[in-house]
Amino acid sequence: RFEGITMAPPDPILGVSEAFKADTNELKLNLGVGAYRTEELQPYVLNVVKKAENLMLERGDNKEYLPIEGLAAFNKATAELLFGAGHPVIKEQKVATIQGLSGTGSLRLAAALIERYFPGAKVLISAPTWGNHKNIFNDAKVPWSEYRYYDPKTIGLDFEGMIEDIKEAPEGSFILLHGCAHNPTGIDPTPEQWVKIADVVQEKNHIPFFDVAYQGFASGSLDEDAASVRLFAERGMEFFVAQSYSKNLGLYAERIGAINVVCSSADAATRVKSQLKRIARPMYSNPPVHGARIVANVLGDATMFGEWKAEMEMMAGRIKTVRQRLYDSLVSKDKSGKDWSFILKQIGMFSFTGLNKAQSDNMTNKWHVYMTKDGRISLAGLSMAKCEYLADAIIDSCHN
Ligand code: PLP
Ligand code: TYF
Repeated sequence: RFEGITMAPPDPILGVSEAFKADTNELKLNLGVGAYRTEELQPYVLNVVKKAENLMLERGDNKEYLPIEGLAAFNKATAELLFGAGHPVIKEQKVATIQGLSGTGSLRLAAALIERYFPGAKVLISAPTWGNHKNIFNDAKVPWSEYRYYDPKTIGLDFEGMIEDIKEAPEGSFILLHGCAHNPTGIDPTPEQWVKIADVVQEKNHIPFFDVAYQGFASGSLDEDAASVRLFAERGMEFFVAQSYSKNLGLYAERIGAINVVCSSADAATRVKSQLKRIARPMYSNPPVHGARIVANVLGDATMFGEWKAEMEMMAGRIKTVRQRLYDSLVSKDKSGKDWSFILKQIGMFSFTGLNKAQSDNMTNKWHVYMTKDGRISLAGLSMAKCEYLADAIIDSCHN
């Protein structure tokens, strides 16, 4: 019976935080999980979130069940944030949007829809990608394989490889794309490269599947970070977009996000939505209301929307500042002549350092710097004061 159950392995990202907690060294630094910290390395609740929550208390909002598809005001606002309010796909009601349990839960709903309605279809994911992508598709029994993405020689994008692999995938495959701020590499295609990606995806009748976990966090601009998604929408393609408010509104634990399915007609969107609800119902019945109300309030009020953008720019700005400081420290301390410019070229929360597993282990075991074994560090967990120390650790580890 239960005695026969074996121990499950820890999550390779969330497990890092557990190891960090157990370390008693004062110098320890947690660059594992992608969660924003202040310069004092404390978690940050956005002022605009507190304001929205106070408003909810004042209004005396109740705790009644939401419908299966979630809060209507949230679903409307989240699709508009993604595509732009006046976008034809919105006006023509071609988007089926339902609230999901943040990015992860929204990806999982789409995976279930693929498993049901596209039996045998494969999802192509980038090599590497966010570790949970593989878990999600495995769990949903959706086959996946990888397309080339990261080139260790240039610490940049293997664009030729990516295009070749997308071309070679069986017609009608799902192509998982990070909308912006690729996790874990921090390397995004250029606008010109996005056009070429859209060309091959369209040629091969593939179905794009966007994961948008960092809208506003990459460039600091919500519209700019949605440009990749909007490019595909403009071409009249059918596709998925999973959204998350964990990072850009700091709502990690509220589990608020959405799955959007862009269809070729309003009628198809209505049917798809009905099936998404059918998938959600036996899994969790209906989603939580608190985060949905926060998002709906912030997005639906011009003043709060402005305050959100300012706070997001502040967060994205702090990450850019430590990125620059880390680069400066590496250049001034490292006497080997190594080119560190890749750090400045990467965007978003993370930097992919190119450190291998043994070198990453050295970072943790000798320097108490906690990071994932693929060489990823979260710059959102770094302060200006710790940049020099981190540079010493990286230089020591990479020449190891
Ligand atoms: N997708 C990517 C690429 C991520 O980095 C994350 C993590 O933030 C997520 C999805 C989903 O996170 P959450 O489930 O907290 O929204
Ligand atoms: O990549 C990260 O660090 C974030 C946070 O199972 C995260 O996306 C990590 C692991 C996980 C859920 C979220």
